[in-house]
Amino acid sequence: MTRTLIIGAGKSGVAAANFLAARGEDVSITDAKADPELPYPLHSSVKREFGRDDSGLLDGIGMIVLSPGVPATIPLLSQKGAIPVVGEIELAYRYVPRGSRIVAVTGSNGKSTTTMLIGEILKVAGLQPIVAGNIGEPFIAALDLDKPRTYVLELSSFQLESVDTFHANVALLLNVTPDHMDRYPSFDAYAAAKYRIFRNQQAHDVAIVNAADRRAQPRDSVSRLLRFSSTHSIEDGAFLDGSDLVLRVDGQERRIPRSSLKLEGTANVENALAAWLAVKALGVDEVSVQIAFGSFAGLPHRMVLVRELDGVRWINDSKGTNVDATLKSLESFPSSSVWLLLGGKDKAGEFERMRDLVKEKTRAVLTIGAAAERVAAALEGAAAIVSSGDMQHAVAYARENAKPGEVVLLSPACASFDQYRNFEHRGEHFEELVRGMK
Ligand code: UMA
Repeated sequence: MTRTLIIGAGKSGVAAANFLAARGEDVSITDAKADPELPYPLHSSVKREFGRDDSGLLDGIGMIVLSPGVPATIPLLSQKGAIPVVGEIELAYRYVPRGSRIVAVTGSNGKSTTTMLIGEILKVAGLQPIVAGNIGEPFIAALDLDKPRTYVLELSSFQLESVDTFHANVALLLNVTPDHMDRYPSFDAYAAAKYRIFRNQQAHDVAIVNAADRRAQPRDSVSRLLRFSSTHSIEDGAFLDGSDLVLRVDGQERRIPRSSLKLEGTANVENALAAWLAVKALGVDEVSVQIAFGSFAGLPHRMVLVRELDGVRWINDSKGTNVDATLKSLESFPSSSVWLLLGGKDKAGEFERMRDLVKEKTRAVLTIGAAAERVAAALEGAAAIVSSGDMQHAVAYARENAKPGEVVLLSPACASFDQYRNFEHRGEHFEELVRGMK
């Protein structure tokens, strides 16, 4: 019997160990930490080798399973000789029942939202999808070994690095911008990991990419290419056309009003277009798509419309914890319409980079938290600055001053730890205040 060594005792490693152990396999697990906090109970037959990284771990081992957070460059792996190394995604894939379908989603931004949205549409369509991967539940823990199912997987570049026979029927690469530069020697190396999502695709498979992102185009893929765009029309794909989302595939055109999409912002329009193409490839009808577009409220604290009161929209984007995230969110709104709540724990953010967009989009900036003075200094002259101190005062001020058609946006460009436990806690406080408004 093959003996397997699992490296990394996080969610993926423990789930892989339990899966193999439950099948009666001989498994040992190691972790850089001598006493790692295990995310789930570990099967009793799994041998614990925590805190070790000596070559003795490899004695008699026939396969190594590498957790995604563990880079392939660790010293132990340089001594592995001919022992094959697989990732948790590749391992899980090998057990997927024939006839299952896999939709795989990657990208630097938007992959969780798109994965969830595809899952919601498939639920409405009655397909009982299994949603797993980087989004939280390891693929191997989510497997249904009894019958073919439809899987919707969010995959990170870390997870894609180690796929080999893995094959997605529908593969989405939403965008590629620099990220995780501490793991990769270059941007190209990071992008190359992302392109592995198209690996093993055949002519009857579908690849979905962002038409505007030069880096997102698949290389050497034989699958059918569908593209999406929020800026121009597409012959084979989906796009935003004024107030409609349009899908144009196989000479047919379908439209869904943009207003039926509950998600806010241009980035989410792109996510929705990509999701629509993905489910279309699985044969799902527009009615299910439109129902799910109208009900899916997105992930908590990411551009969530909390309430519309007296014509003013109140939006929680507490997850906007750095300047780039806030800029992306701000882009979505009409000129001079936004009351922007900015500030929190100062992470030495370059708030000056926000000057142009803040000038164009905001009615005023309401500063909160420890970074307030630096924010005000950086944006002086670009916007009216109201020093609010805390969330309560900022919300009260916006309630008094915002006019119908305007937006109050919490997208602080800062961490939350000065006044809150985390960004979730901050977002919840904002939502509570907004829901309580008379
Ligand atoms: N460890 C080692 N040696 C190392 C590095 C880590 O032993 O060199 C150990 C750590 O001590 C720890 C364990 O490995 O005990 C952690 O394993 P892991 O980092 O692979 O994390 P998991 O808990 O298995 O979670 C992973 C994903 N995490 C990463 O890729 C870093 C989760 O994505 C994912 O939800 C989960 O698998 C299930 O698929 C999280 C993430 O941050 C959300 N992803 C990154 C992102 O989205 O940017 C890629």
